[in-house]
Amino acid sequence: MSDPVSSSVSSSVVSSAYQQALEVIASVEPRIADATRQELADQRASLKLIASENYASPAVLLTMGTWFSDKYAEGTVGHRFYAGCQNVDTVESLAAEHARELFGAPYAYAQPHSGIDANLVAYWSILAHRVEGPWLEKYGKKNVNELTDEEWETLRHELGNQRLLGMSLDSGGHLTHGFRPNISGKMFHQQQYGTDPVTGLLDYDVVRAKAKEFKPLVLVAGYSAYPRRINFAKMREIADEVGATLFVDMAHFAGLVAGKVFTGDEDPVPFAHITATTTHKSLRGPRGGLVLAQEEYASSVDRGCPMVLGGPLSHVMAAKAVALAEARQPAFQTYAQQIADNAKSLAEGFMSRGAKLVTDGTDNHIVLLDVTSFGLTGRQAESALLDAGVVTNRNSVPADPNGAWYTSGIRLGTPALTTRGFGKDEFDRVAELIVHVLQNTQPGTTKAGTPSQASYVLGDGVADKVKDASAEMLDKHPLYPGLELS
Ligand code: DSN
Repeated sequence: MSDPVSSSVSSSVVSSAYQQALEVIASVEPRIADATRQELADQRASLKLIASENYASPAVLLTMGTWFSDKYAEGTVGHRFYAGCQNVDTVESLAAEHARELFGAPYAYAQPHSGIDANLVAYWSILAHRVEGPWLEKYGKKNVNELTDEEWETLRHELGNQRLLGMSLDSGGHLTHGFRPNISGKMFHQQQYGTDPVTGLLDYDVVRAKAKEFKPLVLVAGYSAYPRRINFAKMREIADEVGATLFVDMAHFAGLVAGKVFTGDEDPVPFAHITATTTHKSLRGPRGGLVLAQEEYASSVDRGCPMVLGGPLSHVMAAKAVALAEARQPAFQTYAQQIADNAKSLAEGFMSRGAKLVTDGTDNHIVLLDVTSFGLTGRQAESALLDAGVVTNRNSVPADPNGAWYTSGIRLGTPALTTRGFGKDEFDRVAELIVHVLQNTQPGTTKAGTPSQASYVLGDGVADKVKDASAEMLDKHPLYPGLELS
């Protein structure tokens, strides 16, 4: 099977499918059809380096636009709260089967609508399995409806007073890993582990010491801005030592797990009690979530809807099944290895030009550039790069002096441009172009003339020069080749 995104085998079929679909949309709301056309043009013309984005295949995208969207299917396969779910059952079973086979997981749950939903399903499953289940047993009750009001109040108090230990946001963790403004920081007593202040790397001895002192019910591993791999065997050892459930959020690197770049101790699935992911990042599927679990947690995860989730998005579950089928092809392993190789080249491209990276490199798909050495905030760098057609997002660096809004970093990722066919030399050139933009950007001032963390001045001609240089590379690697819209 050739690459499902860049294959032009069926380009005329795909072109006519989209052309006709846009005509139907335009007949009702032409501005949406126009915005849809413009989005493709914009994505084609820019260097997309957002680490959490990708380009799904036409097969995945087309699967989402069907009448499965019209169906309610709360419940689980074969056990729904609505009649007429036989075809949704087929879809959900196939998505789960592909996920189990791809990741070697005993159990897979394909319903979560997003990464946050998937993580919430995981957390509530852990609470159900570790707290609610034992309570029901203690009182000899089959379910919570049988508890007296007094017993129920006591249980609710217990459910709301458990402990979670996760990686801090500015060390690369995610807001759902116990960050106070997120519900995970409110529903758990939470503490955070960081990274080494000198190397920026995870220190397992520090995690172990924190876990021993705090004794969490849930130990979270995973990240959205940490440019390194994690040893999940060590994280499981720590969880076992303190009696915690190990939950891994692999949303960012699921594609590297699926593509067998992360194997052995770097593959979270055999070590975590529960693993959650999104399906649209390095995994290159539709926008959505997925939960994998060991058998002992399967029945509580299976209650994700209606415990946490609204009705499943059956059209998206169908697209997950298609994307997971694509990821089971050998070509996906080549793609995943290229993501990691390209990230190394991008990192070396920065470092050879004197730029500073958090952890001095990468061994996954993320490069975290500290832009303070250019005299800029992350916000200024992000905006100047966007002017030059380079799409990134600003991101905190450890102990960030500029806080989580302006930040001091730019997070870059290789999955999307690797899908377009960019190789190591092109990523070195991307580093050169980014350094050129940042070297030619000056911090601006507010209207009152005081230093601003947001405004900036980009040198004359820099944006056009970088856009021209990018266009040369982008033209060599067209997005959805052969897909023509009039
Ligand atoms: N928003 C995603 C990211 O960009 O990493 C994670 O939720």
